[in-house]
Amino acid sequence: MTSGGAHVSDNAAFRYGRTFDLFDANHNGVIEADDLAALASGVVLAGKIPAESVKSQALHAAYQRFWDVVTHYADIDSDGGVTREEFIDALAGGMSAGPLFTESIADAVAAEFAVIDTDDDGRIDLAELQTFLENVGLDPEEARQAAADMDTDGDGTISREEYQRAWLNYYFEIDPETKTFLGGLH
Ligand SMILES: [Ca+2]
Ligand SMILES: [Ca+2]
Ligand SMILES: [Ca+2]
Repeated sequence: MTSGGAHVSDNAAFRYGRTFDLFDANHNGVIEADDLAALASGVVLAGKIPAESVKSQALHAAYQRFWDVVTHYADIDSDGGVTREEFIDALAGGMSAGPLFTESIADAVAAEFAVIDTDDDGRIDLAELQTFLENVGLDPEEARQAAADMDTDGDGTISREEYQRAWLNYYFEIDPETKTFLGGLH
């Protein structure tokens, strides 16, 4: 239950709550800068790239910018953390439709995409994604299926658009049946 979220439908509250759980990486009930850093580190680890690499630093910076935007909208009491209520109320209040928010999400997704696109050709081929997902801990068949699911136009590669769509679907437009994204890394 949320306070102040009078117009949040049950389905929206479920989805926003799940998104909160995904971002609250250490499950202490508050999203803080550390959570975003932990999520970025998880992607860097699964990508098997050095922590000091350009791609790693770009990812951490993009996640940090995203976090700054979230606190701008959601950290109403300015204590440096976003509670479940603050997060759900901010989303219900239109946070995710704001240009700052969508820009910072796009940057974070692009930085993540770059980690998985190991050969830097601007596309994640199914082998690249499969390797990444196996690093996360999926078995090869699960990884193959997850990679194929993300390739919605079936051309054998995952474009930036396909990746971003999968990301946004998972975090912000999910229905209760949606399974994992990136093998539950997030
Ligand atoms: Ca936390
Ligand atoms: Ca590639
Ligand atoms: Ca494709």
